[in-house]
Amino acid sequence: MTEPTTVSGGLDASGLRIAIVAARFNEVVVDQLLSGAVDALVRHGADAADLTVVRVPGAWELPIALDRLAGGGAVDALVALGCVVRGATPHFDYVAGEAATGCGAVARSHGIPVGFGVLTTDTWEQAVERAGGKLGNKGAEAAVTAVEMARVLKEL
Ligand code: INI
Repeated sequence: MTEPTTVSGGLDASGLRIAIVAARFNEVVVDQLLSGAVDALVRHGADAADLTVVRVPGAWELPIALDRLAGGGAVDALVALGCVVRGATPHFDYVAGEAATGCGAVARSHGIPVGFGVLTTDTWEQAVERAGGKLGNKGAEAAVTAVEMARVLKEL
């Protein structure tokens, strides 16, 4: 029987130009996501000289910076990092919703993968657990995912 054609991406980050956009809001947590992302990229072969870090005020501002970077044609992949913690008002839903929808829109409109490393949690403790705590580092996961998707898209 004929085998299906399978396309998959490796995790080799060497030669990839990657920009990380990181929010300053909830900086203690986001800085841990950022460290995890940079460390993961370098461990997967990225050259630190090919990495750019852009800081923006909050998760709401991630998409516009990602959009500018994607449109500049100088990146193979993007990583969005932020931390939105639920408060007593619906503000959480607007900020988290815009971050998620906007990151997806940038990826699709430019055809450039955006690793989504934006924590959306009910509590501060849940965020810390996911930023280098007992549940891993979602910044690192988002960065490696962006590498894999950059490799997949190069094959398609
Ligand atoms: N930005 C975040 O990144 N995380 C949050 O938890 C948050 N909360 O809770 O308000 C937040 N708000 C700021 C927002 O991202 C914008 O910077 C602000 O609304 C100005 O546009």
